[in-house]
Amino acid sequence: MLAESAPDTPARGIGNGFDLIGDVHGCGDLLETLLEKMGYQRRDGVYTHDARRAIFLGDLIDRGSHIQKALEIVRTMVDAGTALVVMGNHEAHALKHCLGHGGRGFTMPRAGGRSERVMFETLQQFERLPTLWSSYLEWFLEMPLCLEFEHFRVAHACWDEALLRPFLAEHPDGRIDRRFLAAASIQGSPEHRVLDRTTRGTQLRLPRGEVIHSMDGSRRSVFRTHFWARSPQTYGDVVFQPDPLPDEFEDHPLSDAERDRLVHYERSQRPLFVGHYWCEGIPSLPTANVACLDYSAVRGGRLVAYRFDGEAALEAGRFCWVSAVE
Ligand SMILES: [Mn+2]
Repeated sequence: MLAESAPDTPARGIGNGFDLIGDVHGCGDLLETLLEKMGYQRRDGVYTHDARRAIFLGDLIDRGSHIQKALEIVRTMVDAGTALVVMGNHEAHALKHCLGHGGRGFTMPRAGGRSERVMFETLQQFERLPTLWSSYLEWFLEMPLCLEFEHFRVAHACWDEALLRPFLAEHPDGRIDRRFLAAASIQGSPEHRVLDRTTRGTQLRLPRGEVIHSMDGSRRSVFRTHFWARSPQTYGDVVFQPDPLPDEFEDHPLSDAERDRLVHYERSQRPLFVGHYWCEGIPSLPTANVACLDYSAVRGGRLVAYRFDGEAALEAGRFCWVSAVE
């Protein structure tokens, strides 16, 4: 357990332990089951634990059928101080869609790409509750992009020290505002780089216009990459996503320019918790100081938590999960 005086110790006597919870994506029922499994009890309408707090890794919304329920559970916990939350790329997308570009507010998107379809389905769940949706948008804007404690860090997809250190110097609470959001809609702006890198991580583009045929039926020309390989040599050393690369690209050498675009989170840094990457199977640790907690709950996988008590080396035995399909 952490020392009483450690800055990680939450205020209000709630306790020392943190339960980090991966992408909920509207799986409100599954979230209740997970919280109850970990000993959280509903008191006055708020899930509370006598000795621990929850930290949600973002992507509460989109895709699942119980988005309102998921949002209500998490917001009541955050308001009561029994949980913290960081912004995911899906909250960032909702903010850009509904508040960015002059604030179009509650508008149904025109038929568009994958993310527009997903957003449309979320807005349909709030079709009769535009005021409630607006209040959640305001709440999304309050979510910090990252959290940093003495013994650990939290971000939805990636901790890029070179981008986050100056950002945190200007935004000590990790939060953005409407001005930042508007600036982040401009590709390549400093604000775009911070928001995009932290909530979506790094990606590389396949050469020669090659595409990956994704499980969800779409075709992608880019692939998601991780940030814990010490000296990656090939695409296969850094790919981190459910869809495998076409065989011929596993051993494709990384160019210097590609390697420069990647991020490296040093093994000596404090533990980092992320979601985002649609992992599958039994939760495991890719490295001793990084845990990904997104195990595709909304695609029939697992909703996963890590029960952290200040350990410097993460332990696979501390994962806790509920399966979407028993
Ligand atoms: Mn996600």
